[in-house]
Amino acid sequence: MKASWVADEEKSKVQMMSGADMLMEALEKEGVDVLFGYPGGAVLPIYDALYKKNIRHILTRHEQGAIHAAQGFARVTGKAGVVIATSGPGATNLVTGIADAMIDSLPLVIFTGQVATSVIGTDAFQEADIVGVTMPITKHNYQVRRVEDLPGIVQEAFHIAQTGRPGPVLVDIPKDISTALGAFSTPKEVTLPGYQPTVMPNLLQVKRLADAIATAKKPVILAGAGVLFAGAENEILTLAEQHRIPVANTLLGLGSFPSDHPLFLGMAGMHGTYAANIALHECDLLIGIGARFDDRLTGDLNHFAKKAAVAHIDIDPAEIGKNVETLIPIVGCAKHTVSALLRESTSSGDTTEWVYHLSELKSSYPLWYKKDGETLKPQRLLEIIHEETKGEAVITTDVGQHQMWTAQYYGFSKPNRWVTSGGLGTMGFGFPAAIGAKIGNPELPVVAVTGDGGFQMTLQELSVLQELKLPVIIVIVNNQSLGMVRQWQEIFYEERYSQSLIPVQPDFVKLAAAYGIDAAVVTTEEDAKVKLANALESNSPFLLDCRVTSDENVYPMIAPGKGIHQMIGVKP
Ligand SMILES: Cc1ncc(C[n+]2csc(CCOP(=O)(O)OP(=O)(O)O)c2C)c(N)n1
Repeated sequence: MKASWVADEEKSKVQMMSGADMLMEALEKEGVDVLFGYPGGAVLPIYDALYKKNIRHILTRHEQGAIHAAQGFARVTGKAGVVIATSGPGATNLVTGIADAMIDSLPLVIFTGQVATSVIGTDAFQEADIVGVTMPITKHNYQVRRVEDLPGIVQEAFHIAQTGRPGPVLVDIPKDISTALGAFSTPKEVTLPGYQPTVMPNLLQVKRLADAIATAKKPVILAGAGVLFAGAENEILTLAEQHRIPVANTLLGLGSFPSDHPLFLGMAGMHGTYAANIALHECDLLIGIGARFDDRLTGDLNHFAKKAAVAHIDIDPAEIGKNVETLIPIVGCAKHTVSALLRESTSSGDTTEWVYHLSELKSSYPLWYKKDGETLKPQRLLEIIHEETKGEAVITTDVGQHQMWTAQYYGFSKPNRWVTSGGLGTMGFGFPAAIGAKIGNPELPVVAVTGDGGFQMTLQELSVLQELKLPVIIVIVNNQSLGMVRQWQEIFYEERYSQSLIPVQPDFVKLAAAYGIDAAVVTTEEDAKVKLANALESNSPFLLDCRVTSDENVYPMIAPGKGIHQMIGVKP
């Protein structure tokens, strides 16, 4: 992608300024009002320029916290999350979050400081080739080499991050570039001939899908995160209702279809519902919309949707046919494509039997867990969180069992309330993402559901919570183990619990107290209800250390290497 600059007519009016000041000016032009970051030598000129500006900066206590917070912000606002870090270790501390944002298609613009151009490549102090390191995990990246290019690059970076399939874009700024003086000028509009995302679908392909819908007896819609990015929830609902097509969600697509709708089958994939997975196995027409068909969704590809004509709608042409053979490929944004489909598809196949069959499966094979009425079951804890927040909260999670229980039991019905690390599966994601989500959407309650393992990877951000008095509620699903690892060892490694049991955890209440945050231990269902209600009422930061049963497993489950229909733990 090469920039072709269009001269700004107003160039003559513009005064000379430093690269750092240009960056601030360019950020203001993009409407950026919050940055997440951490300073250091190579970005001192940038932080000095920031000092003079009215842009909010959230100083996290680790760069990983900054980038996950920016991800949470991006997920709930749809706008790019903006991150600043210094060169070398500051930049490399961002790498996990960058990879996470790339695989989950989150728009981020990341600014890293770099050593001066004269010493690049000399192993200078705090030098790391972050452009080289992040090449495969960014949508695009830049190193600014001429100060005059900086505003145009910033403009392009935001454009690329937020259009087409969203993703992270990194801009590396050598220290001498941020101090050099140049004329501030940005092109009127971004001109990137090599980057033209296809938004409108090919109508012939849309007609083919409409024809397929007209004859299909067993159609199913698989709605992924692309539906949420495009804001196509209403279109999908109309499509499903108009043609009586059942709907399954991917993990990241949760919230794109009302969870209490009679046509909703639940989440599909490794820990999906039996009805959703069997629907994908038995369907004659699979309409994938904004979904990647990754291995956690499909199970063994040799068994996936073998009886179906597959239609795949995706804004990223590289996704189509990548994993699943596709009969009707449609490149386009989910909203425009489904709108066009609604206009074209005037008749429906008779799906009566199919809808009946799947609703039978749904009621015969519901999600289940053993209730004993005494201990606090993690699944019940998630139901309680739903009840107490009336399903309105933004929920972030870490990765592991609690993540899957949240996906299964919270019941997401509204878009942009579900913030989780789906593709990369990054422990340490959930809590800092909650900080960013709360900053992005201060109106809604935000609950970070984390594991006792994952929380300890980024817990230093408690300091940010306390400093900003952000009313985020942290719910630690404390099973005294790396639960998901323990589960796999129980099922597939004959209960050899190698390095997954952590019977002695820190006193999380005292830990929170050290940061000035209110906290409580929760041991029963009643306790959970009362303390959660109090925490929500308090409108201040709160940590709940929820002592759940430690031997609970996430079911149902597709065992590794098995087909989507070969689930275990479907019934008690
Ligand atoms: C950074 C990172 N390291 C390792 C893993 C592998 N992993 C996946 S789930 C899991 C256990 C998580 O334990 P915990 O946070 O306590 O959550 P639980 O499964 O008990 O709910 C581990 C170690 C990971 N996903 N991310």
